[in-house]
Amino acid sequence: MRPQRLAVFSCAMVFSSAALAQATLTASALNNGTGTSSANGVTLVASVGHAIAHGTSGAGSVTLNGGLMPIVLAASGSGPVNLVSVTSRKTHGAAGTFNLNVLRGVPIGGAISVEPRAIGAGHLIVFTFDSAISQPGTATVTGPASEPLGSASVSFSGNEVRVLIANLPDNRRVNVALAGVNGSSSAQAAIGFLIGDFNDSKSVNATDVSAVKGRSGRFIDADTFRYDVNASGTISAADIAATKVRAGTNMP
Ligand SMILES: [Ca+2]
Ligand SMILES: [Ca+2]
Repeated sequence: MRPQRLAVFSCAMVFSSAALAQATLTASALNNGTGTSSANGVTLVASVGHAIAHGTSGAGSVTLNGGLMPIVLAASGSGPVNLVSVTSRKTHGAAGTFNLNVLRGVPIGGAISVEPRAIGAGHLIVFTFDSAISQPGTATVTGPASEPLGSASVSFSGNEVRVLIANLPDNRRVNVALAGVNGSSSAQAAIGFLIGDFNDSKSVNATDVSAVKGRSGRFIDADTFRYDVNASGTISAADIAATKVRAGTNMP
């Protein structure tokens, strides 16, 4: 069976009860935003914040009869989604937001990607799927022995499920797992967190110190963002110091 896609139509529509006792919303009009119509095998469902006389959904249209009402329309069905990419995302002050790619399919004890930037307010791990997310599901964050690590909070936007991991000590291998995405899909990625390990070697040494020193003062871009350890928007003495102090650290 063709998976149904869920589309959320967030319509803050207000009708005057005196002026408009009935409103008819067609699927084609709704599709000017996003989503699919009943013609594509999806039934439109209406839920309302205020009582209405009745609502009906039919072939290609939803008709709502009532008075003053904010309306949220959604297509039923929340089919499975497929993972496209995983990144670790941080905002570097005025320099903007930069995503570190996280290799997929690597076991937690293997050659995982390493996030060399400091945790700040939390590590934001972004799972991007091939279609819109309606339910982010739940996230678990565990270590190599499946022990719970840190605290995870989940949000979603567009095709992304975002997991913010707080209270996580540095120098850890972590498995981030999602379950119940759009009701039934799951996803997983392993990542390491080690401040100053710019080359995924799982250790901080002279090579890393030299690398950040060599980029001091450079603009933050796709090639240099990882050296802005504190995500301040510049590569400076603070980033070099944060790396130096970890020289000799090896990821377990
Ligand atoms: Ca290294
Ligand atoms: Ca910096």
